[in-house]
Amino acid sequence: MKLYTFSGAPNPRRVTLFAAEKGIDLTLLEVDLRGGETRSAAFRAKNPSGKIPVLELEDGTCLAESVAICRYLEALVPEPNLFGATPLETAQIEAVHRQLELELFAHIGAAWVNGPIVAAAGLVKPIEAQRARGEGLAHQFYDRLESTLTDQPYMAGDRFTVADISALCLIEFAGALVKLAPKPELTAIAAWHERVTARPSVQAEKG
Ligand SMILES: N[C@@H](CCC(=O)N[C@@H](CS)C(=O)NCC(=O)O)C(=O)O
Repeated sequence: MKLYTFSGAPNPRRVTLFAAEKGIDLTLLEVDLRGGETRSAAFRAKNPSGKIPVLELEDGTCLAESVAICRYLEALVPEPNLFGATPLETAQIEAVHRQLELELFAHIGAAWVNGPIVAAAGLVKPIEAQRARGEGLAHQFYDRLESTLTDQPYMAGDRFTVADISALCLIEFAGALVKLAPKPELTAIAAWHERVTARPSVQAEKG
């Protein structure tokens, strides 16, 4: 299976880490994101939204959306389970994962899209009020995460799941490119970060 990706982009990284946890080999195809390749007609034929990741199967079928791709991989290789092993746990992980996506991803996304790097690329006209609002809401969400991770070791409870993969990719992207890392005094988040970055799947990224 081929994965269209771009080094440093958080969403494709969710899929590569998920695949690594499962021991699934993907052939990585680096797209020219900055050069606009994902907006080309050829790429939109693979994913009409013009975004990566896209997983291309042996028969040419293309799957978009990182969570949909991860769900496909989980169905192919059920263990280790990352989306939930019982109806209740599946729903609990889904709730945490959706809140991360619909809230934290959205807040950091607003800060990123309206920030200096995207502005310099001339892709979107930045709106400072939206950048500042995204930043403020992201920090509020981090405070909430700090309280969650004070009570439990992982995003969705006492074991590592897809929610930790998504959170790791997003929080590291926010720190590296959006100047929006969690504040150092949020020590439960820092301890969680240390816990998840010690995993073989994350260590293996360093080559
Ligand atoms: N909801 C999508 C988001 C995908 C996404 O935003 N991908 C970014 C890279 S991390 C992208 O392709 N950006 C290029 C663009 O928006 O033109 C997913 O989870 O796959």
